[in-house]
Amino acid sequence: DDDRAWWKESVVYQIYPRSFNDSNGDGIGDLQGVVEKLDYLDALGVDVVWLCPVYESPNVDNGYDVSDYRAILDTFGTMADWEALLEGLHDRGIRLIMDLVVNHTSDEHAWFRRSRAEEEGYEDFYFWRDGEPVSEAEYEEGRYDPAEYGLPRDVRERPPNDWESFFGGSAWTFDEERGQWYLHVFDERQPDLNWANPRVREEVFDMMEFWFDRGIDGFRMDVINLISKPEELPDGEDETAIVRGADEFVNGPRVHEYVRQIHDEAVPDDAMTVGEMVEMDVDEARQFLGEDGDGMSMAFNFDHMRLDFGPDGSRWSKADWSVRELKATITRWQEGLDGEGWNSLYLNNHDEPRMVSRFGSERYRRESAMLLATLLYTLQGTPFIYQGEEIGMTNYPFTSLGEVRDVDTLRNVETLERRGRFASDDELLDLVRYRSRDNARTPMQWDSSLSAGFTDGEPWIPVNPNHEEVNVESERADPDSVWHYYRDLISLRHEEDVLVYGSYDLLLPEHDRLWVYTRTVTDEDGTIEEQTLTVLNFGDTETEFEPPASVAGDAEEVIVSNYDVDSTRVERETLRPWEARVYRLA
Ligand code: TEU
Ligand code: CA
Repeated sequence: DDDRAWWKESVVYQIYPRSFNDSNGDGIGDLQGVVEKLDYLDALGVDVVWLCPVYESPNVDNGYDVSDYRAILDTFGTMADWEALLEGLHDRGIRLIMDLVVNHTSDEHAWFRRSRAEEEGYEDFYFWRDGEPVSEAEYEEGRYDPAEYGLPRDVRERPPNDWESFFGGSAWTFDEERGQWYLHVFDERQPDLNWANPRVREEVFDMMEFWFDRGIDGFRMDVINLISKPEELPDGEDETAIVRGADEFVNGPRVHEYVRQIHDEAVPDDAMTVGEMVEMDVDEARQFLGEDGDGMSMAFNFDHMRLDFGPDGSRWSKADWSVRELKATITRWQEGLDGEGWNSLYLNNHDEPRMVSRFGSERYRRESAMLLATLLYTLQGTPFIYQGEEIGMTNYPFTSLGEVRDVDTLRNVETLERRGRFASDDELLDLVRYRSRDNARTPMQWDSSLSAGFTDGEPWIPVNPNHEEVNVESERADPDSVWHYYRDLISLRHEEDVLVYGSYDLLLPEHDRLWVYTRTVTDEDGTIEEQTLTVLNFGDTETEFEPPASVAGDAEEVIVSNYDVDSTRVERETLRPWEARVYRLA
């Protein structure tokens, strides 16, 4: 891969500031709290920080509902605090990417207030439409329930189309002031911007320039492949879409035009951009990526985040995933973007449950955390660490909905209960424990003290009780810990070109427990210059490893392992539960 780039050789650390570190005792993480942990990030060895939103916001969706893109939310601190953070990171050679949330704004943004009031020039900054009349028959037959749209009983009107919100219920809300419905594919307090309006695009480009002028190194782009909606806003056709209408508003008609324009007009050449692209396959991804695409550096895809959805395709049901499916899904992306475009590598973030609980084992917490890390650091792409992943944090044992803060969980549960989806409260809680985004949003666990060293006050969300064993302080003190394993993998990526640029080849594709692959650098006539072999045993039991002839024999060395390994021979043997090994073959 001749076109090298700093962001291909980097490891990114994602900070959800609300839950990272509280410096002033109000129970909410803040910017000064992140500044206090700069040496921690430096010791871990990460190269980039992705900071989740810290802009002015009413916090309906913890900052993904922006009311002023150029101001810092006071509970996070001041612009001076933000500048201190940027300077502190850059002083340590760590870059900063911010979160670009421009598919929608908060309903408290000045643009939405002006648009609702139909002020000159703002009338179509968002999607405003008249509703559809409800026929007497539909009403009499009970096929129309105003409560579904939060409407008073006597309103005989339905939304302009049948699209649904990711957070449950209709994607439309009737607004009394303007007397029309407006579109929101997330919460009703997150109205979607109308990107077909060139003034919307201008405002966004100006705002991006404001942040690049302040010295940031790039953006993570929130649901960027939702920003183009077909003009006529037709009903959804696909019954299996993740939400009704997604077949219309995912990768809409002008999405590539808009993403290309964002990069041409508002992104400097050496900046990093990572687009969060829901429901997109690798062929579509390639169109967004690289200079012969729309200019984006890399994408977050979700194919491997859907494997445990239930048979109805809904996120609010669950099914077992298989190692073979996980291998096949990630292999599709490794082979699909090999050199053409670049992968992001992640198994959890602020929207997904903790990876150890979902893809690993709470019984073999440390071994499985290390195995999953070995996977992420020996695939091709840029690894993203979500805060707490580096110490093997796990899901939170919710005992009631009262402990849940997340609008996505609370709204979806409300809608599902109204539709009679759950047979019992236990079934509901079981699903919340498994799926809720709040699993990832409990406070970072710094030490074994009362609130895990996150705050001296009352934390905004409960701290995981296992912080007494699982915390940064005890992990850093133990050389055999998950933390040190992550630190070693990060420095390995900085030393080994083959782990960054080598091509990926899957071995034993049909094996239902082992994931075995090589990374290879060859010279122009195809001679192998460098090669590594990764062997991963998923599961709580031992597995026989029968190495293919192509890799069997004497390796040069074992460069990574999460158990003691006393031989450098790649040969038939029994692998222990969650055993991970990386050999240098050449
Ligand atoms: O997430 C969009 C998104 O796809 C997720 O909300 C996903 O649909 C859901 O979590 C189930 O997988 C981005 C942000 O990461 C998320 O935190 C915001 O809530 C959302 O957009 C709206 O801005
Ligand atoms: Ca605080």
